[in-house]
Amino acid sequence: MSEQALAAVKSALTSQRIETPSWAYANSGTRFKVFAQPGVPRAPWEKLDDAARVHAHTGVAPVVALHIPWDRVDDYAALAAYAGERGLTLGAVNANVFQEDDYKLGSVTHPDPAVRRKALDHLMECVAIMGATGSRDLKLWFSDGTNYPGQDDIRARQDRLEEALSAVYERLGDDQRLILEYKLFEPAFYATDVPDWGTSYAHCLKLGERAKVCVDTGHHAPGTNIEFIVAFLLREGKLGAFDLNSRFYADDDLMAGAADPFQLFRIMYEVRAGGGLEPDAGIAFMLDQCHNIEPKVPAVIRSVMNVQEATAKALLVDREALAAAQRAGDVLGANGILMDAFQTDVRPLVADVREELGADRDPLAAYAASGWAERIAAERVGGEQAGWGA
Ligand code: AOS
Ligand code: ZN
Ligand code: ZN
Repeated sequence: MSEQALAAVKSALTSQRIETPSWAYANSGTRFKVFAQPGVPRAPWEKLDDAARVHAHTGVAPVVALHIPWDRVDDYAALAAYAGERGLTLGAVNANVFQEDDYKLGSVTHPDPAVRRKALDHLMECVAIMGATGSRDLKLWFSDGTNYPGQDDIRARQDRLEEALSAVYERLGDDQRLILEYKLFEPAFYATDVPDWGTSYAHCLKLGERAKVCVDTGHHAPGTNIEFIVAFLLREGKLGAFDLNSRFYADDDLMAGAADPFQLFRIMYEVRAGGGLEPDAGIAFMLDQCHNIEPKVPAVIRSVMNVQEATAKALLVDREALAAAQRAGDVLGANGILMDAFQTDVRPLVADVREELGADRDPLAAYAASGWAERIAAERVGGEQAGWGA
């Protein structure tokens, strides 16, 4: 690889921003058990303290996604200032219309207009919070759906969804975006109201330019070609964000790049090919994970590293050679070019990038040596539950 090409790879890696989720730092679990861990944050401020450690060691994770109400505070501008003092900014505001009794039959698609109103009020509250936090993105994931055929009218629910989304979209500022996430199933098991990228895409298309799709990598049927979805959405200008995580079976929310690093590479290659790594592309690379049994801060660090390594490999693909092989119909040659990049050990390259950013060549070793884990275990008693798996 030429010096110039290597410099371009490094520059792309340097400018990538990975957004970590506030809830990854808090206690979490499955519906069977939440395992409390020592040193877990007691309030949003302490989640930011942990996120700042991740950023200090990796150099590429300066943004933290919030979740309302899990991160409810009296003064959001103060929270943003607190983040700023730690070299962080506040990222997507994740709304929550799935954890109250009223939402048993849905939130914005509920058959009762009073419940729909309540859900919409919460979404509007999130938009107001974005104003104070300086967040660009409102991220919407709806647990809405039905468990049994005939339970509710599928088309009417789409009408209600459209009505709520357009009301929220109208409320957004010119620099703000609505990011609509989809998920195949769970908690609804028969028909989810936003089950796939096509549904999200169709709603976003109607809403307008600042409505985009969020691809959560854990939200597909097994075997789904996620990189195709990514390529398609990017081509249409409708890919807004990722919720990165790993899955073996369903929405497992394991560390990004842990279960299938090859899939993450293929996704990142399509992001690169579609211009999604350009600084003005506006793609948010968020993690959406819970660390139920592993220590949380190093798990987030590991995930950031995994995303970075997949990105580095995607950047190493020799695009010119690949295009030539594709034009020539050289099936094995083309595949070989992609695999060469995937099989490259990029760890030294990524370590160089970190060093240039003033972070650590080996973030996990640096974190272990920092004493942070011991300090928070001693200082924080009674850590918060993220809200999952109660
Ligand atoms: C739920 O399955 C979705 O992945 C959500 O994106 C997310 O985990 C939740 O909204 C946390 O805020
Ligand atoms: Zn998600
Ligand atoms: Zn999920």
